[in-house]
Amino acid sequence: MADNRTFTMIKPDAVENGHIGGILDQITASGFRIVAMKLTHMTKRDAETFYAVHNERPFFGELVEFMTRGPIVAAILEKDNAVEDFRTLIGATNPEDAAEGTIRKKYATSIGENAVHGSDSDENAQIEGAFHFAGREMF
Ligand code: FUP
Repeated sequence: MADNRTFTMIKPDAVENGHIGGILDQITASGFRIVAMKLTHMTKRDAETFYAVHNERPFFGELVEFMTRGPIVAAILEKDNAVEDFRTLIGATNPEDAAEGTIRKKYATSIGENAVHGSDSDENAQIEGAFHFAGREMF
């Protein structure tokens, strides 16, 4: 995947609370183009694989349980400087620390249930996008 792309998930809490539309509106209004998108439900194995980097952390079990609780929206987004600009748009991991107006400030309820994911590097954006989408699903 090109360096101007990032990967996001609208997490189960935000889907349950009816925020898909509001979050996608803020993302597209901020200049991101949707390259790929789907509503999907991660299996336990999917979540354990996706978050394997955190598998020694104390919150790993809760994270897997949360991410498999219900459907998510997975998407690949395109914009100049996509990874960094999207991290700015979503705000800090803990919504208490997130800047005013950011997606997590508006929609997240806690550090564990924080509404959205955003890739932290071009390399991870590529890996995460390929985890969820086949090449023919990217436009
Ligand atoms: P981020 O890159 O902002 O999504 O944050 P991390 O990669 O550090 O964490 C990934 C996910 O693990 C977070 F979205 C939520 C969960 N997490 C916790 O539940 N507790 C923590 O202390 C840190 C992360």
